[in-house]
Amino acid sequence: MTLIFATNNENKVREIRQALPEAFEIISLKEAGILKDIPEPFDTLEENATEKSTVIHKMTGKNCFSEDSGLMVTALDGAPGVKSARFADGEPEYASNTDKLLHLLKDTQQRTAHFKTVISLIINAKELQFEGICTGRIATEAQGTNGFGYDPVFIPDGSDKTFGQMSLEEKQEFSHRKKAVKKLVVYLKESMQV
Ligand code: ITT
Ligand code: NA
Repeated sequence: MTLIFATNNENKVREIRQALPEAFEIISLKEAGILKDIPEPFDTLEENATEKSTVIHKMTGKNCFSEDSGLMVTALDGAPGVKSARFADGEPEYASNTDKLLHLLKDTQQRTAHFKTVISLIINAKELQFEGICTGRIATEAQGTNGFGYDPVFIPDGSDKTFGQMSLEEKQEFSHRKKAVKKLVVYLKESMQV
């Protein structure tokens, strides 16, 4: 089965493609020739995920899914959370989102955090959501260059390495995104009886 993936993030495309069994084909917005920056105006991952899939479903009339993800840091009361992609926007004193995060946490021992992904699937004009969570902690410095976003500063529970130090295959053993994709696949297999 083929689904449009309503995202402009090529790293998400790569990770989800790797996590899906062969029977599922995904087409990114770029591959579908859709140039669209979808706003994320809401305060929850759930609402933003729904917005992204709904916009693309209305545009194409096709089965599609989106995902909204964020990093919730305990010592920052859950920030950057839904604003993870835009955490350091408008603050030129920080070189990057991870730079800002490490700066805010530099004097704190409380480093627990979790990633969360919410997938919004629209199939036969009906919406369903699937979530995945990965608990862990924020490293004291960036390590590794693999992955994207906050990967160099996030150490999942059960590992001593950051996601940035892992191959994609290793990251998938812990990944919030992979956990959400697994639930999506269970649903699609059941509903398609494949
Ligand atoms: P789309 O909305 O087009 O899908 P985006 O990058 O804007 O792409 P989000 O709004 O969901 O995606 O923002 C999530 C941000 O959280 C993302 O840009 C990264 O900075 C961070 N993030 C999400 N998942 C991550 C992961 O697995 N590893 C590291 N950082 C991640
Ligand atoms: Na986004």
